[in-house]
Amino acid sequence: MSFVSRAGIVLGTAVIGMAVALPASAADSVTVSADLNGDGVADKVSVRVYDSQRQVLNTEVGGTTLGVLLPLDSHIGVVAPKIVDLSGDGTQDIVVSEVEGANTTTFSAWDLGPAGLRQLTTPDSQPMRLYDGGGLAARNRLTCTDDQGFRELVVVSAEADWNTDPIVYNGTRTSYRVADGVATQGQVVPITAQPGDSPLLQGELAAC
Ligand SMILES: [Ca+2]
Repeated sequence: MSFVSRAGIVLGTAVIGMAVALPASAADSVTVSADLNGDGVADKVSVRVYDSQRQVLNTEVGGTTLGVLLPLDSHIGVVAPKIVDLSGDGTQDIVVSEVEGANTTTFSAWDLGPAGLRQLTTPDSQPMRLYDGGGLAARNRLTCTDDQGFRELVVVSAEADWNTDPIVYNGTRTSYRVADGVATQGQVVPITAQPGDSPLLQGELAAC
């Protein structure tokens, strides 16, 4: 579900005042700034609890409000979206936390497309879910590199081999080029029997 309105039209009135049972410490709304259209003017990005299972991602760009409904982790409430540039095109993208697991957070990524808020997808139009965390059993990391002037989103995905002491990890470090809301897979670097402090297992989304 998505909706759009011009400024001045009250949007989502039914949301206001809706009682949703959240932990006392959980936020029901967070607002941050981002330049979603690359015009140098900061735009407003907010997430707000919609009901017990959904949150609203809202953006305000040049007087136009856009919104989409996303899954909500009701045990946590909303979490400040991470503002990044996954494609390297100079416009900023929004990475929203949808599920906060014990060790791993699941995100979706959004940008401002020609028709409104656009979810980052794979080339076959499936939503691209991004994972960060993993605890001891797995290593999920997100980061970006700038290779010969091209930004790449790098996804680290590895699992622990419990048969070794100390534990080592096996998996992949996969690069994606992001353009027009689509992440296209590029190089896949295998991760084989790497210790937890291996550079192959590191990465911060803040690099994007
Ligand atoms: Ca702007």
